[in-house]
Amino acid sequence: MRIDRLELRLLRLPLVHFFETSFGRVHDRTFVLVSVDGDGATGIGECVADPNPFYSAETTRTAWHVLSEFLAPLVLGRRFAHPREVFGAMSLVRGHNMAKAALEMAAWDLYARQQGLPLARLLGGTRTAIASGVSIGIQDTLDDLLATIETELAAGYQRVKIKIKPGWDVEAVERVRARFGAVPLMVDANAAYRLEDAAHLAELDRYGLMMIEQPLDYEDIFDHAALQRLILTPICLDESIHTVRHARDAIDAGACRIINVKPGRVGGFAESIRLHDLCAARGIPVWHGGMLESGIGRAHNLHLSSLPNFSLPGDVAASRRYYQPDLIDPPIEVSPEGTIPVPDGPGIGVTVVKERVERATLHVAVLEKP
Ligand code: OSB
Ligand code: MG
Repeated sequence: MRIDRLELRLLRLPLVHFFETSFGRVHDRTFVLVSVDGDGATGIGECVADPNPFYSAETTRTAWHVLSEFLAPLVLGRRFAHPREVFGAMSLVRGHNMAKAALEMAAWDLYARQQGLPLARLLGGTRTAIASGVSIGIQDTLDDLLATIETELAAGYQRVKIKIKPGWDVEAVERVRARFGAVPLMVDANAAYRLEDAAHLAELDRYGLMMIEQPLDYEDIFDHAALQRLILTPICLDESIHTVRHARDAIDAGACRIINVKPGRVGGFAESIRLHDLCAARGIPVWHGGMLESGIGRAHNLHLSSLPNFSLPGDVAASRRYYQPDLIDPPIEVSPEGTIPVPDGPGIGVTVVKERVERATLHVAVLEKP
């Protein structure tokens, strides 16, 4: 596989419903799409960096900068025997995993299309459908939260995750349990607490949550290990895990019992597979996270979620929760049983609607080997 040409595209898409986390509320998503051409085929990847550096230090603009100035020259005109070689080819650049992942995942799509195989087959996927959960943001009122959960459970989703922050936590969980009983439930704090809040977080122990995701600071493995000794609810790390080595250290330290995999956070599919395999060997279940992706990134996530140790429902949900219309047609839909089939066409296996991509485009750049 040779990468002859790269196209970067900046898009803005309005969200169907605002999404609020402990970082704040967003009404739309502005993101970069990366296309790679080689030997007459094209692959595509979606960069999950946001305009602001709140979830991670990367932004849409740093991703654009690093992709065009540094990553493109490292891959353009190069021949790769397999897309698993692409991450290593970018190792001169430190960090910027979201920028790297968008390019690397486009290369996997390109290679899969050239081979005429669905991505899941190349990645080592073993299931034909994945278990889908929903991530529900902070709402204006607890009544709004309960109404949203009711709608999503009726749609079939297999588990509910609610975002929490100080002032929107124990009472929210109490109300959800009172109304919906033993539904599989978890919470995500997006690093909104400190170790000093351990006694408060321990109040969540009585609700039988599947896990609490990223309660403490994004760099802090040690405090998570200390917190895990003080609470019964299993800790799942998200923001803290940028490399397979972080994951190994976190597991060794007892900082988490579950890990959320987002390929954008670790630099793409090859690193995600290594992370998945490490967790499988250590008896740590993983699940696939989400970054409000369009149908393009969502399709990539579906393929990765088909690997065997993705044993818990992921944040990979139907298109209609995010974008209407989505950039792909048909959109991704969830079955009444809360599953989503893994596409079986070549590459990501979904049809990108070019006119919709054009309409959402703010800016385009084409990069070729000089
Ligand atoms: O922490 O998992 C997170 C969205 C944006 C940034 C961070 C997170 C999320 C979500 C939404 O929880 C998952 C989704 O539905 O795509
Ligand atoms: Mg999270």
